[in-house]
Amino acid sequence: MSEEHIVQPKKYVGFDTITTQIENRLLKRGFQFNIMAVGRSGLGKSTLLNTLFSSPLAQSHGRRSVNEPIEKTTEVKISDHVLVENNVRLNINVIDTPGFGDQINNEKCWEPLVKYIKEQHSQYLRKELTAQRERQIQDTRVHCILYFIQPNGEKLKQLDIQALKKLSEIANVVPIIAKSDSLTLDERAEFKKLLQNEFIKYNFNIYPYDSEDLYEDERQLNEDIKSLIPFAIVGSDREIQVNGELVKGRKTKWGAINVEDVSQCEFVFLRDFLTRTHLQDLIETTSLVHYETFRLKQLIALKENASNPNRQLGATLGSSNQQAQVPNGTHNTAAAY
Ligand SMILES: Nc1nc2c(ncn2[C@@H]2O[C@H](COP(=O)(O)OP(=O)(O)OP(=O)(O)O)[C@@H](O)[C@H]2O)c(=O)[nH]1
Ligand SMILES: [Mg+2]
Repeated sequence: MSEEHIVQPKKYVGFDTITTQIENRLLKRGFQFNIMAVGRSGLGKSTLLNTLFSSPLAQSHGRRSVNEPIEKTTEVKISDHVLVENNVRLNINVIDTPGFGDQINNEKCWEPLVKYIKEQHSQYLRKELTAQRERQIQDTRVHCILYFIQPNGEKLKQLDIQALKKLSEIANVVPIIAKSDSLTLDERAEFKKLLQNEFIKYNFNIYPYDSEDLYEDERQLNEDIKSLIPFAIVGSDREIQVNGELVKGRKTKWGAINVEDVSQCEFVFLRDFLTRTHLQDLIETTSLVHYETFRLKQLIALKENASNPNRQLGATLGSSNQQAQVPNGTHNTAAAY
């Protein structure tokens, strides 16, 4: 092994500007963040997405009355937005999922969501594998799933257990207690504890994950965040007067709630976590953990398949409806995780 010599140049050379050069290039390119909101109808998914980014991002809604027909499956509604803050361009893809848990039989209502997430991984892999691949592959992979739990103080329902299990295996899932203004602070703390125990009991892979390469302060931050999850939030895209000031809030029978007041709800903690401390990590973890797992399994399956032409990819992956092809769509990816 060669010895490392640390040399201080005799005069200023200028390579310390590399960080600015990288920054300039990144600023020009902009950033892509894809966020999905999942939870039963009416839990405030669209409202929270709008509150989070202080912009009207999601309008989609499920059924407004009992007379409206029930959709046959969970819908996946995608809307694209560009937010600009101090020269930084953030392309946000908001994936709203009206209809989740709305059916008479909600068994497997998470399947369209799992299919959508895998499809994005599959598309990315196909683009990566083409001989003349794009320099900058458009990233549609889901970086974060906000999972809305109803504020009923009860243990998780079968639907939530199944959905949380499936989704947290393939994406960064952040559970939240929806509409927490319907709970007192004591009820909220008790419910949070109960849900944290449920997450441990069912062994969900909740984001953020432990990693070897974290510094001590990052590890501590993650521990603090883990103790807050599921965040008890209140959402509102309307402004109300509180102490003579116009703030995003809700009027309840107990008084006015300012969603940004940390003594009333944990919205600010969630927003700081998603935008100020973990935005880059959510994007990176999607690529380095979730996509990588998908990619590895796909490529191993393809290799095995190529070396044994009589064998179907489906057989390789232990599923009957798989096809032996270069990844294309979801058909041959369903068993990839
Ligand atoms: N009390 C309370 N009401 C809320 C909160 N967030 C949203 N709401 C209200 O709940 C209703 C439904 O909110 P949406 O944001 O449309 O809910 P959704 O989950 O997107 O509903 P679907 O799209 O129909 O599945 C609206 O009247 C909102 O104003 C909250 O934190 N607390
Ligand atoms: Mg909605």
